[in-house]
Amino acid sequence: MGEPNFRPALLVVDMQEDFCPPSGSLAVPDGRSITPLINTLLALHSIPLKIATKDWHPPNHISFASNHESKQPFVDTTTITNPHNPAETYTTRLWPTHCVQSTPGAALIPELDTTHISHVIEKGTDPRVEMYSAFYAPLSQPRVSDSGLAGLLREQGITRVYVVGLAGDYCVRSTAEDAVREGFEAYVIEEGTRPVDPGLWEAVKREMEGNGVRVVRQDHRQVRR
Ligand code: VGL
Ligand code: ZN
Repeated sequence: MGEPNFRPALLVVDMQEDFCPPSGSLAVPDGRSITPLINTLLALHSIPLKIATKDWHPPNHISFASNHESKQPFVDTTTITNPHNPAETYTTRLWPTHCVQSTPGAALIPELDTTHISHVIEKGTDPRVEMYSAFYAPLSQPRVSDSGLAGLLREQGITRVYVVGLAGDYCVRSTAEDAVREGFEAYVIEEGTRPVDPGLWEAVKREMEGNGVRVVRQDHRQVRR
């Protein structure tokens, strides 16, 4: 079966100091260890477009527990309202302060080979909404905080995205699911990501697949042989 217009992109999500051990404020277990595989993917000539994203929050961002009275990071949640439509709300987990714009914790980790990355998308810049996806906030009427990523991918003729980076159960997941929503094929490469909550990862993978995302292993050929 031919796919005459097949054209993939690689999305490298949030490979930032604050998501990496040893000192990141929201360090994802083992998060830094995925960098060599991501660098291998970044070097592939068969992928013509490589995009990195950065979680890029203002200091007053609604997802920081410290911006709410007596709320605990990781444990407590808050309710977010669509600034344009008070009827639309969602509940979201609160986090330690992380990836504050222009701070060292928001920097891409130096191990990441950025040579072939042509675009860096900053997301989570609107203090009023949480946004795991690199596309837009999980609100529909109208879209809030649209990064322009869908337009960029369409402009570039992209048909499929490979998603890697941090964290597997939050920003990688939401980005892949929104890519499907926007009409792209979306593949999460499992060795190229790590979750905040490893114990929930198997369930999260099944949910992603239920939403049309293909979760694949980079080593699948070797396994099948
Ligand atoms: C992320 C939690 C909060 C992520 C971002 O990049 O997965 N997780 N902000
Ligand atoms: Zn964040």
